[in-house]
Amino acid sequence: MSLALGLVGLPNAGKSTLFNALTRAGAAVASYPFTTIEPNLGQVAVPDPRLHAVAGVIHPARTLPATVRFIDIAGLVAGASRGEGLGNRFLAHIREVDAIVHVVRCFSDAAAPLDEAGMVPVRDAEIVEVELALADLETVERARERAATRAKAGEASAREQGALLQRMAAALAEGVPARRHSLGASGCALVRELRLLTAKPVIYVANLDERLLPDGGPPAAALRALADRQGAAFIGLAARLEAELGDLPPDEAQAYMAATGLEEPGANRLIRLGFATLGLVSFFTVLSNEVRAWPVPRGTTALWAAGEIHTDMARGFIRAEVIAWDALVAAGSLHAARDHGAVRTEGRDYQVADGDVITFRFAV
Ligand SMILES: Nc1nc2c(ncn2[C@@H]2O[C@H](COP(=O)(O)OP(=O)(O)O)[C@@H](O)[C@H]2O)c(=O)[nH]1
Ligand SMILES: [Mg+2]
Repeated sequence: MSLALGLVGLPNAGKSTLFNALTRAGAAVASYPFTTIEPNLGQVAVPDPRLHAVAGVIHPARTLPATVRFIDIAGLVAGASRGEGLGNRFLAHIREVDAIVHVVRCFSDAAAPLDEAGMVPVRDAEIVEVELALADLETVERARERAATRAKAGEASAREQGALLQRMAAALAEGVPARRHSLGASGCALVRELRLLTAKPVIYVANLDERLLPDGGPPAAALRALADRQGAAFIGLAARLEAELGDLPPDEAQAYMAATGLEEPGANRLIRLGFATLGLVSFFTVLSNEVRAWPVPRGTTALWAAGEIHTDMARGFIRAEVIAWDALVAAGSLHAARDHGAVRTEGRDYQVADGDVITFRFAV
């Protein structure tokens, strides 16, 4: 399972710069066998110190981190939903992603001049949100027409659906994103079916002036307040600096970060935040030659987790042998942990906890 996050934002917000920083940071974590890099699609490793701590006692030949994909989605400008710029083509890309990373410009730079309004991150963010809401409004209106036709043909449920769609349209027209509509269970199902853009979780990224690190000053504070009002995630980073860090040898990058008050690359923080926003946790598998992190939705059962690895493991599931990653590290090896009775036996309905190290027993 590898979920996708889409970078959206106005032109010159720094999306492509951030994309480069992310794909380089991810590549630096470990060599991953399928680091697909298309121009705008990057698969990146989720930085996870727990995985490396486990590898530190197991000494495997390979350590495979969990991954997420980032897509650099260009073409969103004011009026895009009416066909300005690249028009609606970007919408198809946004529909494909599981969460949106909304990059907002909080830097001034001679190479990319600001418009006459200056640096106004909250306005910029609202321009993008209005376009997404208008695109959704169009989707909802089309669904409403279809429902009306079916209602006329005598389909009772179509009338109910039409009423729901009408409420959704009214809320979208007021700029309320679909993820904040209160429509009950059938409304939620409908939102999912229509794959509305504004139903997707959002992470706001304030792309900061490197001179204003680490917190970014008033523009970033205004954007953070916007994110807080929406209950959305927020992170501040300087994309250009991050991209440059990726070019430096590790010790120089470390010194550079220390000088700017950064504890770790913002790209790493963003990758982890993306992972959490997607509702994912990791469990680990340990073989003599490979330690691997597996991303699964929070609340996943042991049976389902086994199926993530191989359908045969789910089909022939017998039991899961489970130990928390830090208990394994403390024991020094899986063998020692078993001897101390620190490895538990769990059944198919066990809910996988973040950081579990699991050995599945199955019949073939
Ligand atoms: N000063 C500064 N400039 C940046 C930063 N991020 C991007 N830029 C510059 O802004 C311009 C637009 O960046 P780009 O990534 O192409 O934006 P996109 O249109 O959103 O993909 C480029 O000249 C970048 O070098 C940043 O964090 N600080
Ligand atoms: Mg770009």
